[in-house]
Amino acid sequence: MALRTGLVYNEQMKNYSLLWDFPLCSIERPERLSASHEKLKYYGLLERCIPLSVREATEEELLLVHSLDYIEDVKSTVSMNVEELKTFSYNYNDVYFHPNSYHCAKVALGATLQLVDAVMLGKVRNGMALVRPPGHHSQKSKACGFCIFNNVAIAAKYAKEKYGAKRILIVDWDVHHGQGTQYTFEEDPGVLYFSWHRYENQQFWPNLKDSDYSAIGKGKGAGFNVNIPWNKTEMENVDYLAAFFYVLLPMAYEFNPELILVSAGFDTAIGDPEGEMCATPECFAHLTHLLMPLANGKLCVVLEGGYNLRSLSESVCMTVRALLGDPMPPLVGEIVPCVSAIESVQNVRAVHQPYWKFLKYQDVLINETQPKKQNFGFDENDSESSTEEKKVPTGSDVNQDFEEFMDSHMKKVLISAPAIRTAFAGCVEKLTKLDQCLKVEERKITIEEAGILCSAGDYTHPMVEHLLLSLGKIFPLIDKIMQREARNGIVVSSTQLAGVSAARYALRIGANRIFLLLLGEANIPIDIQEDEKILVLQINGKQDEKKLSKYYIPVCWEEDNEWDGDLLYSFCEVILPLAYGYRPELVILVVGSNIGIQANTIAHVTHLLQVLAQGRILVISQAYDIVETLLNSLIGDALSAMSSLDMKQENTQTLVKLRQELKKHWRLL
Ligand code: X5A
Ligand code: ZN
Repeated sequence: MALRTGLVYNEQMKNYSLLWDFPLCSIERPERLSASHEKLKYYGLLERCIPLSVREATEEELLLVHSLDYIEDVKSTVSMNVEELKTFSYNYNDVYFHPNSYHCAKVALGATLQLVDAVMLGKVRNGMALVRPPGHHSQKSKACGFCIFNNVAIAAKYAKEKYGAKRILIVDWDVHHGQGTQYTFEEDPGVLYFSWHRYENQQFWPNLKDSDYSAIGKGKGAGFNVNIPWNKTEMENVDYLAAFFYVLLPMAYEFNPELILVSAGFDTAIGDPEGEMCATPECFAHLTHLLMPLANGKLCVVLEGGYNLRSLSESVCMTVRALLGDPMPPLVGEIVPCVSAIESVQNVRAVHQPYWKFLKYQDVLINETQPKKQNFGFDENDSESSTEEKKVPTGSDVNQDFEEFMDSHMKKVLISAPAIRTAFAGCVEKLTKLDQCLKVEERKITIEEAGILCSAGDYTHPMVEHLLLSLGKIFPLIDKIMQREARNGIVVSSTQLAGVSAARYALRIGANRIFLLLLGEANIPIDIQEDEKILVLQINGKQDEKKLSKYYIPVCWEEDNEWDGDLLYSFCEVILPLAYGYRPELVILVVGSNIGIQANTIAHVTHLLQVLAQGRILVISQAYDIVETLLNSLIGDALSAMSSLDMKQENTQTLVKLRQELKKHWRLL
């Protein structure tokens, strides 16, 4: 199915607001929706989405999570006067009611369920519901924190009942803990609830012990509730990414959800008066993109909080861009997570170790008193690495400064997506999807032009012929990608040596940092191993052990194994963090033949790699038979679930050792 994104929105949900003076609730206002909607229009994103209609949820649907008594109580508010509404509201914690609240809350839930229907029935691949009131604080018989009915929790129950979904992942990236959702699924191993939230050692609202990392779920549900408490404010993009790399992504792959629901609060973004965090809007594009290969692409993003209208609306747009398959904006800002974030992430890994295979062979300890200073990413002292951002003062008053910051920041990160996405050259004509791609003419490369061969070792004559033929396809593809006439490209090459030559060529035409990921055997010339402009990571068998240096990282695994799980987990925990820190301008993925990795796994890796270098990636495959699968990933098709994700103890040990080694050269978690 083509990438189609649904958008659910309806003006009706603006028809309630705070009717009396109640400062704790004044930030939850109708403009949150209009600002987001307007901005989607402004960026031309709205017209690219499939509009989905809303409906009122039924009582039966409300009963999936809420009690009849509570529903009746809420219903009774429709005829209340302001005094009565006030009295009623104060029964609960930080929530207000309006005569239209009941109707709007039913429409917000109905909108969410419409999105779930469209996604589950395959009318759209993914989508977003712009709704209010939000839902994740609301509980069986309680309104709470601006929330009346728990939209996402009910949606999960609904998907289980109506579509028989057995495993649902809920990602709650709102800055508050969705305790309502946690309580709903605490004992349910079929719903994996992941939430990060401002916590400040329980000093932050709703001040619950239940929000700490120690709440891992109960009974059969033990291990399926994941809380990452943020114990300080001003968390940045990289802190959120660390939580994804070291906890959520490997866990989500292991869980293998059939549907993902996002409790998408954007009070985690910069400038928000509630969150006081520093993540910039494009971070949400990255988070969204990283979730898209799971659950066959079935991803429903449902608005929760977000109270700085500028930050909220830009973040909503970034999320929708990612859902639509647009290239990732570059992630600017600090690349080293803060100590407090690392501590939280470590603690979550430690308490979850008994429940998850990917943590089984790792050494994870609770670390509260003296967190080791560990970092990942580029060395701070290294040139080029720090395009550091001036932190913006957060707080409730959105001043001129903030708007100025956002203007210049958005100018920097907004990139234009090339209309033509995937380029190819050479004979792969059999493939059905090529009509969506850009065909690039091959050209003839002479040994002289290739010049690059000299240092590449001594090849026999026939090899050189093959290499030149491959380069005749590869060079024009790199031209197209670097000139932004194509976003990415794919080519079959009979020799893996083409990867090194491709990187040299890209440098020659002006690319600055190239990330070369090699799956398979190949000798890497010594000058490439030392070239800081090319970061090489090579995965190959043990018998061909190689020596690690700063810019050449060989990973040697046991020969007679399937490497799918190992690759995926190392990808989350080592390769992506390293690559994010390096900030490549181009990614080259070389896939050798006869490696112990399935085509589908490589398709997942290909998708994940597209968070880097604004999606500029060239895939060079030695085998024909996997090209179709990889092409699907490049053009943005949904991926199917990975079948085997076993982690081998000895390969994990290799990974842990590798991380240790890398610390000498890189600041790596
Ligand atoms: C959905 C959401 C926040 C409530 C804060 C109350 N609620 N102090 O962001
Ligand atoms: Zn919130």
